[in-house]
Amino acid sequence: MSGIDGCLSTALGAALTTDQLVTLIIGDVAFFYDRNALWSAPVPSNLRIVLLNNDGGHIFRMIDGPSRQPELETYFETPHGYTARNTAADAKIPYQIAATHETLRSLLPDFFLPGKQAKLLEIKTDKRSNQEQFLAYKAQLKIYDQPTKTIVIVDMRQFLFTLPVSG
Ligand SMILES: Cc1ncc(C[n+]2csc(CCOP(=O)(O)OP(=O)(O)O)c2C)c(N)n1
Repeated sequence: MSGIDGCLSTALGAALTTDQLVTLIIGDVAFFYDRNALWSAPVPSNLRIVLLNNDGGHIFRMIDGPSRQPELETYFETPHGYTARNTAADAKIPYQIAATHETLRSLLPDFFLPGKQAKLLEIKTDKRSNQEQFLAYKAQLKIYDQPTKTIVIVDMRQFLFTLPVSG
């Protein structure tokens, strides 16, 4: 989705329409902006939330105009210092946090197993190296141009392992 409005609500609604696992990969600002979506009870058990927490809206660090503004950090990125621990507790869904690659590797297999509850996995990433990693990731994408559309093939699990997790 583009923008931060209603991303969590949309994923939750999508999970209600299917028995398959629905995985939402979401930034921290988008997540906290829409955390009341988890007020819905019960949160569907097939929902998996992967929260990429780089402590702010760091898309703006990757956009030419905002990245050159002296107000970048305070007014564009808006660092907050939050984790989703309390939000997950309020919603009564299991919560885990990974701050190293080793932890992430050990948590992912169970995270994607079906279960009786939704799950939230928070990954702490470092904003300073996010831009560099993002560009490297984009270079790995296989893009096939077709006459009417562009298909982008993304291996999300590989992407998760290339994230600059902060220790
Ligand atoms: C309602 C609304 N307000 C503001 C914006 C502008 N906006 C676009 S992306 C973004 C920050 C997203 O941050 P995050 O979800 O943490 O992802 P990151 O940029 O770190 O990958 C903001 C505030 C928006 N799209 N919608």
